[in-house]
Amino acid sequence: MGMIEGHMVIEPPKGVPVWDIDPYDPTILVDPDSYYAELRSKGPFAYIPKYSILACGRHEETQEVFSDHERFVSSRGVGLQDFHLEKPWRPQSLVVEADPPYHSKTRKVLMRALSPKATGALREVFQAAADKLIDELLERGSFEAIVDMAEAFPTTVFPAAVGLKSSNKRALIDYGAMVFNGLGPDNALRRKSMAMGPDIVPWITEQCQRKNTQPGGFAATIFEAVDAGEINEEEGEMLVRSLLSAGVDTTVTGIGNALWCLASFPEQYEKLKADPKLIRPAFEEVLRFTSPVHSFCRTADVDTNVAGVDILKGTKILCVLGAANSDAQKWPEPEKFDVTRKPMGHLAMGSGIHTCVGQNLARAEVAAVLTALVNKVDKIEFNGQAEWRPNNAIHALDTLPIALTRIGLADNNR
Ligand code: OVM
Repeated sequence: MGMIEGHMVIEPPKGVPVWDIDPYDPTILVDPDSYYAELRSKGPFAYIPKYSILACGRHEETQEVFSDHERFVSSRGVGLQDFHLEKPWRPQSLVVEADPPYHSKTRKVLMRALSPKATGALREVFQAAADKLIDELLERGSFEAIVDMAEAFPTTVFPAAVGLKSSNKRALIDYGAMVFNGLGPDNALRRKSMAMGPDIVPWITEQCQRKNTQPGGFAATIFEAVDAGEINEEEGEMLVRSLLSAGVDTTVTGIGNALWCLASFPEQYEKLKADPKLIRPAFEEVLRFTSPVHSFCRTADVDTNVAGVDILKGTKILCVLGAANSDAQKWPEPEKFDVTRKPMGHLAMGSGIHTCVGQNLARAEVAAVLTALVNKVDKIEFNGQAEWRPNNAIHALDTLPIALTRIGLADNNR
């Protein structure tokens, strides 16, 4: 059996077009729309010879593959590597890189830690932090919003919510970049991220231990499950690692992308200001429109068939969530950012048993920031060129120069 990027080489299945493209080319990663459109135009699947994978980007098939955990497993890795064939760069996640029945046990513990009740209890804390941050940024007027807002907010509230005794903003962000670049091929992005490992991984591993966490946070709930005999201590530490892996870069990207949308479409920001009830649907539209996690893989664990295409056991499938989220078959005028759309069924947080377990927390964080904005900020404007940052799995901004204008005292009490 031939191998490429840590998985089995396959032949293009009958009827599937061969497409000579590198979906991990940085020029595509920073500006993916025409790649998304071309992928959808190829049919339900395209065969990409450079990596010997199938890619899908139509909403229907992407949803089918992504949510069928029996045929398309996660335990073999959600990046290009097949963990049946190659050892992953770090111990396998007990939740995102696991299948039922084991997955049900770990997922249950994280669901409890991150329940609507647990995250709802943080509302006031989040709002106070967001109000303070936006006040400071209004004081400055203009700033670089990725560092000073998108990164600043989660790295302030998240380590405290987890219950970490000490925090290192840079290490948390860089670890996220490693985890997500790690899902791609052995390209320059992945190598550069992996080179940070020796500086970061030992610190992350250390913070996951019970002794480095304090009562009242998500980690404490996880270690209560250890004390109740549901999972063992090492599993508890690994679930804390899952929080640190998936909880920072994703929410940083959510906030950065939200601000970019509102600066790009000022008439949509006007609608938000006029009706703050739109804050939550507006964030769903940000997720649909910018797909912070642009792609994730599955591995076929049986010989099967999707949309008439025969798929061989061991095939890696690149599920291009960003393409599914801009499929005109699913979304009328997908290229329009519309805060009133309420885009039910977007795949930005996945679908099926692996659907983002931190979604309540993510939504609560972003809602706090958007609430502070609509209460205090009249205008959100670009103050220079926004640039996207290539990452093998995340679609995020690298720089976002922003200028904010305060709501005038006269209309403060509207
Ligand atoms: C984890 C994890 C969870 C979600 C996403 C992710 C690949 C990692 O459990 O470590 O990124």
